[in-house]
Order: sequence, then structure tokens, then C-alpha cells
Amino acid sequence: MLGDNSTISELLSNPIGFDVIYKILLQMGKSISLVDNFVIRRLKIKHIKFFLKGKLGEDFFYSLYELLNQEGTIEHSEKDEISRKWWKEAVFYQIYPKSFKDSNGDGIGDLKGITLKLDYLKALGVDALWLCPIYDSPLDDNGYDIRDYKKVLKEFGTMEDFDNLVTELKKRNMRIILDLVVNHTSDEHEWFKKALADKNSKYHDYYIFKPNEGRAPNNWVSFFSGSAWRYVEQTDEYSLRLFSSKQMDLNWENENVRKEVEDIVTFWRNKGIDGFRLDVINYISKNSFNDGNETIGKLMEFYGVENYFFGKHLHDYLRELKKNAFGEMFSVGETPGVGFEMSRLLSGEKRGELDTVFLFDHLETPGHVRFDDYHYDLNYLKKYYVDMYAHLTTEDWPSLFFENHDNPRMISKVSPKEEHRKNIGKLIATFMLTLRGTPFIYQGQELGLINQNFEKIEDFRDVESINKYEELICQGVKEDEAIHILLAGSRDHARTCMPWSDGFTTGKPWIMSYSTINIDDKSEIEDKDSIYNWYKKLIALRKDSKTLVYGRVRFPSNKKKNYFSYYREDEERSFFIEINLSDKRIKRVEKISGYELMLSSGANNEYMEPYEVSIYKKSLSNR
Ligand code: TEU
Ligand code: CA
Repeated sequence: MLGDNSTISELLSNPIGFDVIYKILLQMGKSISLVDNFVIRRLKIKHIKFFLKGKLGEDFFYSLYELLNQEGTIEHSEKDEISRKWWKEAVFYQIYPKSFKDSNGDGIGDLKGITLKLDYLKALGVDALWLCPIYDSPLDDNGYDIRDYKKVLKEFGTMEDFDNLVTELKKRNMRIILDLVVNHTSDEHEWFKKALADKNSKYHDYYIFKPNEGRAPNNWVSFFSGSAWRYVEQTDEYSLRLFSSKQMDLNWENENVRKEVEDIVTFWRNKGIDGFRLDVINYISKNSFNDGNETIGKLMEFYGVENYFFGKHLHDYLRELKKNAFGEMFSVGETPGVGFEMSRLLSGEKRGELDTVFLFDHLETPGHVRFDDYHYDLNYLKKYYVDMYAHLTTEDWPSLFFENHDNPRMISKVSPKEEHRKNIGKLIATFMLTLRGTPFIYQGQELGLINQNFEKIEDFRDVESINKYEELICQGVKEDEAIHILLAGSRDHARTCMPWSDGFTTGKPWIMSYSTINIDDKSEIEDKDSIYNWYKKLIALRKDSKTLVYGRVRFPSNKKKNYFSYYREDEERSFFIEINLSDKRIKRVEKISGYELMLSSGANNEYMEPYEVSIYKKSLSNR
């Protein structure tokens, strides 16, 4: 058991310990090497406490030990062969249905609209779709507040439309995964309505209720502003809601809840889907309802998060769900706050829990959060990926993504300059499609979309942004400053309508249609030098040789700033990828011989253009 007399070395060999220390240093803009060295490793935690007294009180260490001692260390066994799986070879494409394609002119994307665009996706080289929630919902959080798990949202169409989409996908040898949102339900779900109607009904224990003692049960805050507790007048209680006030957390300690989730998974599995993305799945096990530690709350932005971001029953619940419902179906967990070592506990091949996870530490550079207005320094990715692959073994398989429906467009994070957009778009594609892991392209990323020019609060639709705006105004922030903060991090940047040459809709779109730059799918397809055609060529390269899927990753130890290179190798061939991480022209560093240039976004001379990527290949056998 870890405690004050444990050494820093013992702390770092605990997966949660390593990730927590890594994350704290990351938020402070420091590197893990600050503690992961011979001198510090021999110190005892009580020595550190002495230096940090006043900053990290006793309760911080109590919370930390509580968290750490629920896990043992995890072996780093290294078997040679990486097991072959369809979901390791597949290129995924994430669709936000509401903004993808509207087929009936009501201004809202729908399932028939997705079916209309399957040939576009097939031509790009997409193997599998991930659809954000398509279930009946009051749309408080655009479908992440589910009212009926077995009913298609009427605005998106009918179950027949869904069945037809699956049929059309199978005709094209494509797959589909759905979004499983089971940390919480809508407050309009029949379970919650029954829970309020009768405190003694079995449904009352489906949720997390606490008696009203005059104030919220603890200091936890919601990810969507305000207290994480909603006062429920009907029963004079507080009910937990980590997200919007219409998204009520489920009580996973209740076996009936877990059985309901198994039933939902089985229902959609029987409809022919290939798996699920599991929404904030690492939040489902709550360790306690103690107040959140002040320091951790400030550091992680949300008070209370240490009590639920990796609860002690999480592994039990995931193993049970896989055994009783998922079986061999694919699962990718969305795990905000989880780091490399903890991800191995959740998705290591022998763990019997998840197949892979979405980690998020690469989406902002150290010391920044999503709503900070800053330029993303791509040199951070060099450090991030070298660290990541140093931790992962052949039994671990990462996901590779830079955008989704919760984040601004990555090109805009790096640079606002149109002159760099194309090369940055190709650079991002290259990381996703040539590193080892499963790539997830987010709708519009293949077109090089950038952030939207929202002007006023009425232009926004996302509950997180609207609540944040109101919170900022209440704090005395001026309107234009509040809009500036939203523009840095609003999820709505990723939710504007796809700019199809044949139009997103014939009606009035539910959100501003895409307007920041004048491109559409037709112009990008016709432009041989477009980001779209870079994705298409890279995906074809990846399919052509499994080297870019299963090959070893090797990073030459060059420390030159702004330059990043790596090899992907197996017995048959070697790929060499070199990247200019900056907006300056730089000299190439790595000397290579015998390689053939396959793709370059530069001029192929001794200097690399700003944000240039060049990809080379060498055959190692005459096969
Ligand atoms: O996102 C959870 C999540 O990690 C982000 O919402 C993040 O916590 C938040 O933006 C604060 O930074 C999932 C879904 O992807 C998101 O769309 C939902 O709003 C959320 O869960 C609730 O279901
Ligand atoms: Ca529609």
C-alpha cells in the first residue's frame, strides 16, 4: 500500500501515480523528467510533502493514496506479434449526424442524408463510421441526453432508415459503431420520471440522490457550469448531474442499471452494428461523495473529479459489460483525464475491458485548456508521441485523432494564416495515418475545415458554450470578452454544417452553415493538391502495406526543435516520415539512403517548407 513512506519511484511505478504526476506536471507546463530521475526517485513522499507544505494539504495526499491504492502495478510484458484485428486496420470517420447532411429540407442532418454520402466516404477510403447519438432525446446536449435508447430520434428519421443505412454500409463492406452514453440519461427518460414519481420505486436507485440538508451535498462542479447537483423539488433531494441539468448520472453500483445497459448493447448488436464508442465511460464508478480537493480542483479545472474519473469499480463494470454483452464487438472508451499508464489498464489486450480509448492530453499544449486563446506549438506533439509509444507495448493499441464534436478545428489551433492551412491539414492527417494506432477522422477534417466566425451569443447552439457565456457574464466579464473566450474553445466550431457542393440543406440550417473559407467537397476532390486528396492517398498507402498499421515505430534521437521524424518498419519495408513542426523553413536533419519519395507537401529540396511533411518508402525484401 502506497503512503507517506513510499518512495517517488514506487509512486511512479503505480499506473495511476504515474499518470497523476504526469498530468499535474503537464498542467504546470513541466516535464515528467523533473521527477523521473535518479535523485528524486529515491526521495520518500513525506519529503515531498515537506517541500510542498501549504500547497498540497493532507487531504490532497489522502485523496491521492485513496486513488492509488485501488490499483496494483501493471506488467510491461512485450510479446513479439501484434494481434491482427479489423479495428486496428480500419480508418474510422466520425459523423455528427445533425450537421452532416439533411435529406428532407428541415435544416437538420439525418440518417438518409448519411446514406446519400456513403459513396463519398467509400471513395475517400473510410472503412467504418462512428455516429454520435441517434437516439430519442430532447436535444439539451444534442443527443448526449438520451430519453429512449431503443428509439431513433424523429428528427434523424426512423428505425427503417437506420436499418437501410446498415444494409447500404454492408453492401460497401463498411462498418458502423454507435455512441453508448450510459454515465447519465436525460431527465426525460422514463426511469428518471418514475424515480421522481415514487422515492420507493426501483428506479429511484437508478440515479444518485442525496437528501436535502439545505445545500448541495458537496463542492463538485458540473462540466457545463454550476454545481454538479440539481435540486429536485418533487422529492426534496439533490441528484447528481456531471453535465447539463437535464443529464442525470446513473448509479452503476445498482446491478439493475448494469443489466439495463447490457440490454441496450445487445439490442443494437442484434441490429448489426460492429461496436460502440463509450461516452465518458471512466466516470461511471464514483469512489465517494466527499468534497473535491481544492488544489486538484484548481489544477483539473473541475472540483471533485478525483472522486470519479477512475473509480475503484470501473474495471469490474467494464469486464462484466464485455462478458455479458459486448463479447467480441469493438469498444473505444472516451476517457477524459486518463493517461498512458491508466489507458493500459483499461484497454490492454489481456485486460478484457475495452479495445482502445480516446486520450486527450495532446489536444492542448501543457498549461493550456480548451478555452485559452493561444497558438498550439506542434513541437509538443513530438514529445507527446515519443512519450506515448515509450509506455505502450504490443498489447496496447492507441487511437489517433485531433478533432471531434467537442473540440475546435485543429488547423485553427495551430495557425490562423490561410497560407499555412493546406500544409497544416496535411501534417495532421499524416500523424493520424502513419503513426501506430486506429485513426479517427472527424467530419470535415478531410476538407481542411477551420473554426467558424461566430459573432454573438445567438450564433451559438452548444449547451456548454451558452452556460459558460452566462457564467462569464455573471462574473462581470464583458460581452465581447466572453465571446472571445467562447471563440477559443467552443464545441460549435466542429458542429457547423458540412459544406457539400450540393448543399447541406434546402432549408434553413439549425446552426450557421460553414462560411469561413470558400471550399466544398467538389472543389477539394478536383484539386489534386488538396488536403482531401492527401488523406485519400495516405489512406491508400496505409491499406496497400500493413507496415503503416502494424510496423514498429522508431524515433531517431534528434533533439532539433521544429523537426520531427520517425520510421515505421517491418520485415518487408521501411517508411520514413519527416515533419516540419513550424512556420519557418528548416533544414532536413535525418540522413536517409535508398528511400523513394512517396508524398511531399514541400518542394523536395534541402530545406523543408513551413509545416511540410515528406514520406519516403524503402523495400527491405524483394517480396
Ligand atoms: O464529452 C465529455 C467530455 O470529455 C467533454 O464534454 C469535456 O468533458 C467537456 O467538454 C469539458 O471540457 C462527452 C461527449 O463527447 C460530449 O459531447 C457530451 O457533452 C458529454 O460527454 C456528456 O455526455
Ligand atoms: Ca433532415
